[in-house]
Amino acid sequence: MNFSPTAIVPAEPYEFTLTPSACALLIIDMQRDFLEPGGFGEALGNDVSFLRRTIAPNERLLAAWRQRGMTVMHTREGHRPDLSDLPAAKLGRGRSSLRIGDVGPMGRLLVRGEPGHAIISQLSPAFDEVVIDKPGKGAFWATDLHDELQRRQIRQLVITGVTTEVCVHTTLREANDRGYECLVPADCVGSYFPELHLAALAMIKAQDGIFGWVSDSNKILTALG
Ligand code: TIU
Repeated sequence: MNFSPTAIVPAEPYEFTLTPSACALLIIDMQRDFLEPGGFGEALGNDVSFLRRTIAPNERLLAAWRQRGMTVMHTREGHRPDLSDLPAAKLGRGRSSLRIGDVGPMGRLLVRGEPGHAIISQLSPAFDEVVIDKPGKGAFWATDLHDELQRRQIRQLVITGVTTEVCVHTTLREANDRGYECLVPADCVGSYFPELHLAALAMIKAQDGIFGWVSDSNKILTALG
């Protein structure tokens, strides 16, 4: 690995100084259950097509991280087949007839090992990339993500994935409190609700970067050279 020392990324509210050796790409929940018809996202009443514009820019960012030997981690939201890690409050939420653990067109909704739980083929994890299975919205809660990042001396995160205001934002807030600098490329995160996506991005960069920085994938790729 031959890292350049830093890359200056144009961002809001001001430029982000990216240190490649200390900056992981953290891709949140790019699973079939959220991005394809017949999964958990659709069972919640959502139009999954809204999320699919994030796939191509995530592919480009992932390729760049891999090419440079930089750290990549993926997360998946889901539960054990016996649902022992599924709180009743999460199971009972909403009024859909289909619930977590029920059988849909891609297997049991949001259950580990089922076809719908898999990360979409375009972003399949490589054998040496950490995959964090998380039962909640935040990727730090009830997982070893922090340990895995600390072991690699990571202190910056480029956070991408779905959905902007739910799992991406929860993870961003958890990361911020644990001392990570967080950069979110707006084109690599998506929501079923465009107005919530925009509000979530605004919240990150408000108050001179209360949770971190917002940029886009092209600016990051250009800065990395
Ligand atoms: N419903 C929704 O917007 N999101 C989730 O349930 N999980 C994630 O964001 N991954």
